[in-house]
Amino acid sequence: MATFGDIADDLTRQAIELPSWAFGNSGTRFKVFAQPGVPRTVAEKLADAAKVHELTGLAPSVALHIPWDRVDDFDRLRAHAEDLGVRLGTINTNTFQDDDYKFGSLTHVDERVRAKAIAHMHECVDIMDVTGSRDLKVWLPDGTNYPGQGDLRDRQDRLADSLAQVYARLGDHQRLVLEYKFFEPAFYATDVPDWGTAYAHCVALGERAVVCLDTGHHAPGTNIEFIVVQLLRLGRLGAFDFNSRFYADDDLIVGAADPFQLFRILFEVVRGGGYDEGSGVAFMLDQCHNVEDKIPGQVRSVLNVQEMTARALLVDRDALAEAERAGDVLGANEVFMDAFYTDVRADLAEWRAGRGLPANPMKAYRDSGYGQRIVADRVGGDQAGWGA
Ligand code: PSV
Ligand code: MN
Ligand code: MN
Repeated sequence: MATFGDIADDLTRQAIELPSWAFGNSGTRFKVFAQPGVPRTVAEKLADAAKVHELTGLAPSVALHIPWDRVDDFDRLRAHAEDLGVRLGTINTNTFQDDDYKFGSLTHVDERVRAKAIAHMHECVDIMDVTGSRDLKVWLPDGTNYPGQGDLRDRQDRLADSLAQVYARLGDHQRLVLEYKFFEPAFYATDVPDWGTAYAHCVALGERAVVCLDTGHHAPGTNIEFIVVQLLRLGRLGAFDFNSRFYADDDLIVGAADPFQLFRILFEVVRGGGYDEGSGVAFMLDQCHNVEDKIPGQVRSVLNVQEMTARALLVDRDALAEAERAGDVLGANEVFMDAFYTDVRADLAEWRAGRGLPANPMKAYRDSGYGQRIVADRVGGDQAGWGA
């Protein structure tokens, strides 16, 4: 097996984008538990994200969600992010909170509504031009609840046409990242339910359309690492939305529910070149912290990804390939599991200390007093306006 020393340099290029919405109040359809100290402004969300980066060195960018994070002056927001030591990342579209989208957005049968959804996405590209963002992330709530409610094929045709209009607006350096999800909010038929559908639309659009794999968006038991392999093979794995799920789209801390699955996914990312320099696979979190503290929740999350990445990098690929070729089933499995069972936490602590980072970022956060400070300072939180 490789030693930690062999992989130490590879760990330095890890970058995991944080979602702005992880710092705001969140909950389920039953209840949102407001937490004291949550950001009142987009600027404060960036400050919290920057704290995570300061403690871990792993989170240099922040994804925004429009309109939640709309501000008057995105240029100023971009400068503010840079002052904090982070940058603005993926722009997420939102076509799921407007009454007009009750029966769909990019798939809507009413041309007025469909044009409105397309215009929203064009506005998001305008924002990207100012923020310097590369990726436009499109996740759609579109779908139907009852058989017969919609013509599934017509909906696909309208979707293809709408996406083409959005794609046409992108600059040469920008990408459309299409996210799939097998159900919810639609319960019968979702219009982008699986990687195959996302892939088919991306191929029709062009090279700069890629798929986002949200780890929580699959049926229980789905072999997600196979999807990783296939999309990498096809050159269309654009991004991960990492989170954990026990049941559905739980959006819990990545690596919390099934660390072994995270390891298997990251191993295929590494083996398939998705972790190589300039691979084009974006690592992002898509999580909510409903009952736990949000900033340390994000710290824990990026550390979990780092830990499993280290273990995935430790797999002895030569020994594995040899055992695979020789039909040595148990030998191959042993090579794989050896890496998974390697506890890298002490090595990672040392690695951090050697790079001027806190050896234990969770403890460093507790000791920093930042949590107490924001509770004292931020009264009346969770308005997503500009307040720097
Ligand atoms: C809805 O399922 C969702 O969680 C998608 O995963 C998006 O990425 C996210 O919301 C933000 O729009
Ligand atoms: Mn997602
Ligand atoms: Mn989701």
